[in-house]
Amino acid sequence: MAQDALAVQDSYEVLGKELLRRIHSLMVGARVLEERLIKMSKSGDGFFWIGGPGEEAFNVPLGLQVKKGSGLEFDYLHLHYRSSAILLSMGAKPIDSIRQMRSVATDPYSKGRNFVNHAAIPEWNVVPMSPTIETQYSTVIGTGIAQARTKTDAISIVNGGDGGTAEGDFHSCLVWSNRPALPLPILIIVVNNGYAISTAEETQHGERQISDWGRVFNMSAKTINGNDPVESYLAIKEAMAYCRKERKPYLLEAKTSRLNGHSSSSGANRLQEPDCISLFEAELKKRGLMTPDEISRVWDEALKSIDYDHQQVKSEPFPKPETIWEDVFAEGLPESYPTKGGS
Ligand SMILES: Cc1ncc(C[n+]2csc(CCOP(=O)(O)OP(=O)(O)O)c2C)c(N)n1
Repeated sequence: MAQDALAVQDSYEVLGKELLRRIHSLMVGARVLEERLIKMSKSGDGFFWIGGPGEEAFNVPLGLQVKKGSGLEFDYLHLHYRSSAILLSMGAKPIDSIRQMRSVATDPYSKGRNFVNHAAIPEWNVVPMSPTIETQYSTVIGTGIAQARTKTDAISIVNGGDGGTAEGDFHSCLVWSNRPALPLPILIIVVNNGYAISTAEETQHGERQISDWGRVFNMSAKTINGNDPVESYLAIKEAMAYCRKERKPYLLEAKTSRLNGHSSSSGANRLQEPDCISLFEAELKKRGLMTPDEISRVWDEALKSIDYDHQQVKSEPFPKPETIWEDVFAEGLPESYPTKGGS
């Protein structure tokens, strides 16, 4: 027990005060953003919400450690819809998520076309996010192969939920990344928040933990407490260093809370699960790394900033109907398709 306490203390010292405070501020920023998006969905200022409250303690440390840029020399990200904290930690602006929530034309990810929290950022190798779950574990094989064939320390990173691991795409990713002929430098992340919509983890998984899939392939794998940002930071650091150097895959399972249920379809109300931010704040205060006043100021500033962004987005235009055919591969409807007065 005393040994454990010492190990935790050491971890805080390894990260240092400045980084810990930065992580806290980003976690708060991500939470305030998601809570605003939920509010928008409930007040008719958007149509549907899905996002990541409860996953900030894992996602912020991940975003901070990405090798960010465009092309094979930089990390590729194949993410899913609970990843806002990753993107904010990479430098994405909260206002752009609000734009996508309100489906305005200024949404830089999809010009107001896609669901909220479905980003696409070519200049940072953030591959367009898909609402069909788990397909990202198939697309990551492609960039993984390209990076395995390139002399670089860059890697491909994929994340998704526990439920999705029942899909074939997840298993294709394990098979392809572990081929002896060409192992792939992929950080395979599963954020296990305990549920797939309403299906509880324990009713679905025959394996003891999802990281046990690593044993089948003799691959490096670990399960961590994704509600702890310090443990997450160090585990991600270790996993990334392994993929970068060995050019092999690593399976990382992070157990987190899911604080507002699945999406607006299930109400998005706050649930009684451990809150990673409250837990972190208690630890920061106990260690004298932040005072209660400093913590309040971080929340106040984040709220003020999100209010300002939200007001700004309310003044922005919706896409014009005639732009519907922009950015699609097909050039309009075929002539045979009845467009006017047809049935
Ligand atoms: C291919 C496909 N099947 C089903 C769905 C419906 N669906 C959306 S989210 C979801 C649950 C995903 O659960 P999990 O993988 O645990 O991720 P979480 O949402 O908990 O992060 C399902 C079944 C879908 N979007 N795509």
